[in-house]
Amino acid sequence: MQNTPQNQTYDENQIQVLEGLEAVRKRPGMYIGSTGTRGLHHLVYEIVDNSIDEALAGYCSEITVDILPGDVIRVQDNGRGIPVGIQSQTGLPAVTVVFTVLHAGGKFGGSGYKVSGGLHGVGASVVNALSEWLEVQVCDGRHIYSQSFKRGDATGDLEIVGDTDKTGTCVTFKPDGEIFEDLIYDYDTLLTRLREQAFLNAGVNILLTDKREENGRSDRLCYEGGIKSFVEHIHKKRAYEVLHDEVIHLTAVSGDSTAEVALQYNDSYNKIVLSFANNIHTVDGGTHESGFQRGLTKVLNDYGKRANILKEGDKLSSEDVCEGLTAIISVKITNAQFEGQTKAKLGNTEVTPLVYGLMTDKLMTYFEENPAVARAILDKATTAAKAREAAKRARDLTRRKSALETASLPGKLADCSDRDMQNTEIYIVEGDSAGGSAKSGRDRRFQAILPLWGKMLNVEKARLEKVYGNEKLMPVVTALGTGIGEDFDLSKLRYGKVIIMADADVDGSHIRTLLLTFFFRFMRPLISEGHVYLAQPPLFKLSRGKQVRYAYSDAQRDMYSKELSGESGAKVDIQRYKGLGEMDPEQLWETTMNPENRTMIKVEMEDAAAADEIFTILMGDKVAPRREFIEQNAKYVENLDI
Ligand code: TSJ
Repeated sequence: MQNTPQNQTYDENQIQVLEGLEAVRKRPGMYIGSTGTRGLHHLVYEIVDNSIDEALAGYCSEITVDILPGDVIRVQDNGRGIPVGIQSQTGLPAVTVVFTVLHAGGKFGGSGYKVSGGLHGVGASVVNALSEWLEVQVCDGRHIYSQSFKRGDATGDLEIVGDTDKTGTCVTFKPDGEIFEDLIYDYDTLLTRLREQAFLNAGVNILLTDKREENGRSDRLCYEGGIKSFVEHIHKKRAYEVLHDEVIHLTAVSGDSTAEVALQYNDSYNKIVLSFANNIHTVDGGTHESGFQRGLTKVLNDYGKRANILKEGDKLSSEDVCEGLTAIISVKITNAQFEGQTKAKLGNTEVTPLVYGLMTDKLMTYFEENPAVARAILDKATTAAKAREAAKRARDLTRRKSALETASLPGKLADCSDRDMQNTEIYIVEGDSAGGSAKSGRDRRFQAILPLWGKMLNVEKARLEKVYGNEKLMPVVTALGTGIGEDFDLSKLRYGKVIIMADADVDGSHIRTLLLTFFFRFMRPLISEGHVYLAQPPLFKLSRGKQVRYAYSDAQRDMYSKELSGESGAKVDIQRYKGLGEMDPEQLWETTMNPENRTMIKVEMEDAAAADEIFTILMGDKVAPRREFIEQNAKYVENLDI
């Protein structure tokens, strides 16, 4: 923000005052997205980004990330060490400025700290402000320097605490329990994100270790193949059969910008395209993704015609060329513009022609040099085009049929009376008994209930036309009113909130995964626009006489148990709910459906993408990765048959 004294208003003065680290503690969400689990993990990425930049600059060969006991994180690298020299403007050591001045990273030391894209190195002070305590150690080849902070404030000056011939930086911090709802780090969340960064920055070497218990897990993340390895990893994990052996890898440079694409086709119907700008995952796509999409469609059509694989008049749509495609798009540009509500969509218009040109030029050359690969891909795309035609015919038929039937809403739907989707919600409930309780317990003015029954279609193997015939999914489709796939129309949505209500057990998690996968693949805007929620039924009922508490976790159960038993240690009755069916309608309303009391989880795109991945592994043909997955996740999928 640039303020000149003349136009400074009261408000602007206030903003300036707020620009210290207090601003970060006051509005943490503005700086790290949320104070939930996501924000907690974000702290680690902010720190690690700095070490990755040091590695990309060529000064650091190893980054270690340790999860320590007591919710503590340590990140260490063997780079040059954050400069410790005194800065003339502030009179403070540069490292102190990095941790105490907001956005210091981008500014301090002139070009020295300015990194590719200028996006990184800004987060250390934010992490510091949101940590109960933080300690930084810098080795400069002569001395070990150390400084400590509490909630963003230095508790002492930078001091020499020893001698060394090594160089590097080590930051240890404990996130602040006053800021974050939950302080527990999830190893797999960190692993997934650090691995993604290792793919995006070929050759960077990260060692992640869980030191919270003896013999904790540890993974080394280092991929010389970069995003090519990313595609291989996805295919291996999902056990997809690939249609050509080699991952196609294309790069282009234009001025300060670089674009890089890796792609490979498999025999599934799934499209997995992940795009990144300056190593930031652009979940909502943007100019790089549209350049890719248009370029790919153009090349396949042009090559297909030239090689006489496509006949005159045949045209592959952009959906056809994406069936069974896994692709990573990574661009590195200066002045990246992120748009949209979540700032996860790339807006720089110059990037579209860069990526489009990369595809039409380099992919065309690749096809000319590898005609067998081109042939395999075109066969896949033409089959998809034929299936699309067939699906359209089936769809038209279904539409005509349902137009003839008078009541097209599913018979089991207990609809609500309000017709304004701003107010309404639909509960999708597995099983008739839970459905019955929900129907009696609900507020029928704005809550609709749809019980699901019958066997679920295996979405993995299904093209759209199968969904239209499926007895379990069709009621969901008709109740929501939006249509699916190409026909999806969010403006037709009949309920503002779509709430999945399932038991907190293995079967419940299965149905959640299935439904989320279905929404993710066939009704994606439903998720990206924030309409999908997971109901959170309680796990325990605690009572002592007339006093009743409902607990949604083991920790909460223990807390309420103490509270109810009081000083005298009176007996508290604890009932464990095995399923929604065990609750009577009033209890279900009070604990899970009443907007005044309930807690619900809003499903984010990342959650749905994760469900999609789990789904593939659980439903896939190949036994090996499925067994591996279940072994690794045994505690979550205890009694699943294989
Ligand atoms: F900032 C931080 F605290 F988040 C952090 C920074 C955390 C960790 C674990 C490492 C780092 C970091 C910073 N590692 N390496 C560096 N490098 C520099 O700050 C540095 C050193 C020397 C020069 C130079 O021009 O001589 C430039 C830079 C950017």
